[in-house]
Amino acid sequence: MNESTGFLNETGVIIVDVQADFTELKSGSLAVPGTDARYIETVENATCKFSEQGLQLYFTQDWHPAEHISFYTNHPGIQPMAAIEIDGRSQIMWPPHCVQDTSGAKILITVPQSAEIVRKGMDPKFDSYSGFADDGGHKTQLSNLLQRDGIKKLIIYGLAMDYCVKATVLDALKAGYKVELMVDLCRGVDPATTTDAIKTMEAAGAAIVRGD
Ligand code: VGL
Ligand code: ZN
Repeated sequence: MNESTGFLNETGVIIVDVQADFTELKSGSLAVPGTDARYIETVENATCKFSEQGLQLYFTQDWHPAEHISFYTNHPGIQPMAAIEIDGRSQIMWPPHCVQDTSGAKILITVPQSAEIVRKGMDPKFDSYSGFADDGGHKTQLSNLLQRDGIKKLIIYGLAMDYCVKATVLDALKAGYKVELMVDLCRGVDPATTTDAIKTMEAAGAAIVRGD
């Protein structure tokens, strides 16, 4: 299919971290408000449509070891959601989530055989909101895959809008991709940071698209 559509298909789709632990539907440990069955169904349908149009899909998957630096439980005496300074970076102390090979890490959207899964956050020392690279600057496979596929424009959506979606959108723009952010296919952890994230992504050059 990719060959027959050739250069018409310079658009890729990044589905960010639509995983059990980030959803209310699965009573996830870091459930993002508004991630009910209806939300997942909407994302499933939109993603299926994009795939049927012949667009290449890239799923990111938060994939942490149990000893990950972002888990408050690995920092004795620290409360969940506190922001602490580590090596000059601000690190939010999240509840343990998306631990490798657990049900909480499962992607809840159907992943077609032709799609790619890009895992991130495997280094216990660095958090990795962006699908492109972690806080230590170590790149994932994503850039290579997009280059391999000749992608120029990206449609991006998923969880959470104020963290991993935002970081992925900003890195995509920095790398020179045109970006469409599908706002209605995203949910944020917190209303204030979510509003702020949309403004930041728009100011950086993302097209903000409503509807699904
Ligand atoms: C995320 C917090 C911690 C996300 C991942 O997918 O937005 N947020 N890890
Ligand atoms: Zn994480």
